[in-house]
Amino acid sequence: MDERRTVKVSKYLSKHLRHQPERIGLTLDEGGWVEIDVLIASAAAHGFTFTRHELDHVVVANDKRRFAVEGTRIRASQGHSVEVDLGLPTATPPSYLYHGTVDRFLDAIRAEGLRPMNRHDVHLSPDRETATRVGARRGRPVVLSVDTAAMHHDGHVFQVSANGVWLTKAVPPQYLRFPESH
Ligand code: HQG
Repeated sequence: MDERRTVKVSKYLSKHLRHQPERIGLTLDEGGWVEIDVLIASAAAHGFTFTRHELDHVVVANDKRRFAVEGTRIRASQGHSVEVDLGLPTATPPSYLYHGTVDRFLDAIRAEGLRPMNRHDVHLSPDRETATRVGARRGRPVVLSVDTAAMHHDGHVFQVSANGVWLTKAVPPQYLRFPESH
């Protein structure tokens, strides 16, 4: 399976397992799971055909392990805009986590902190390299450090997804550290 096809199927799965299942007549259960057979049939009925073999390849080959398969079902590991309860355990974060963004959002972020925007949670990365890649999706990346030890101490709740993304509802500005040049 070539890289372009892998990306295409992966994007299709992200769209329908995170954001618009109803677009192809899918219903996710409350944990965000759907039967793989049903997903493949619904996609085909709406004009996008892929095989079980291709799906398995995308799940395994995906650099970010965006999807999880359990038995006959699949779900997105994080990143939803539709209401789902991933049932993730709360976890104690490391002392610092990182958030990659871009210059044009910094004024708003300084004023109101990090907000989940279209997703359910703010996504934080375990290292600067990952945060740099996340920020670079939108332009020249700016990496913010988050004093997660202080947040945890102050009662903010963290969860960690199956693919190592840290999730929290919001990051108030006092916990953010901006690079000196910004
Ligand atoms: C910014 C991808 C203005 C925030 C990535 C970000 C990640 C604010 C954007 C995952 C703000 C939201 C998540 C505020 C936050 N005012 N802008 N108060 N608070 N922002 O895509 O963190 O490919 O929802 O900095 O790799 O960029 O989907 O979040 O720029 O892991 O698997 O608002 O999505 O993974 O953007 O990315 P997003 P994100 P997937």
